[in-house]
Amino acid sequence: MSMVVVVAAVIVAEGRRVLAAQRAAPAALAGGWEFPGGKVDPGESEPEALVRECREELGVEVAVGAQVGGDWPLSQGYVLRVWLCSLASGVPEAREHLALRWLGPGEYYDVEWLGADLPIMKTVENLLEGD
Ligand code: 9L3
Ligand code: MG
Repeated sequence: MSMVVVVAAVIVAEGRRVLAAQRAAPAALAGGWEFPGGKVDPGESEPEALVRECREELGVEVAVGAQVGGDWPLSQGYVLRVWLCSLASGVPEAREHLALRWLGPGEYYDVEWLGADLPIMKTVENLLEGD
């Protein structure tokens, strides 16, 4: 069985702020918060998918940095891979999400993260603390 790879961007801005996005769909996930991203298309590399998804979902260009961990568990048949990113141009807008929030230290758990994304936030918090 081949796994569907989903990529997500932890966009980090000055002040160790990270961008959280509130899902609009599907119903089971709507209202939950995630790191933006989506499925890798056939023939596309994972970093390419990350750049495309940030363009489509947020209207921004990102520069892809270091990968965060390896394969993060998602629902069956899906795997999540995550990269730190920085904003190269544009201001993020919620084109496909209900809302966006920049979360600084002390605010990282102020949103209701999806089950898949909460452990990623914990790992990112540790990474950014070490900066
Ligand atoms: N997903 C979970 N956390 C994330 C992302 C980007 C995606 N940070 C899950 C939600 C969907 C699936 O992966 O079930 C595919 O994502 P999308 O293509 O609907 O954004
Ligand atoms: Mg998406």
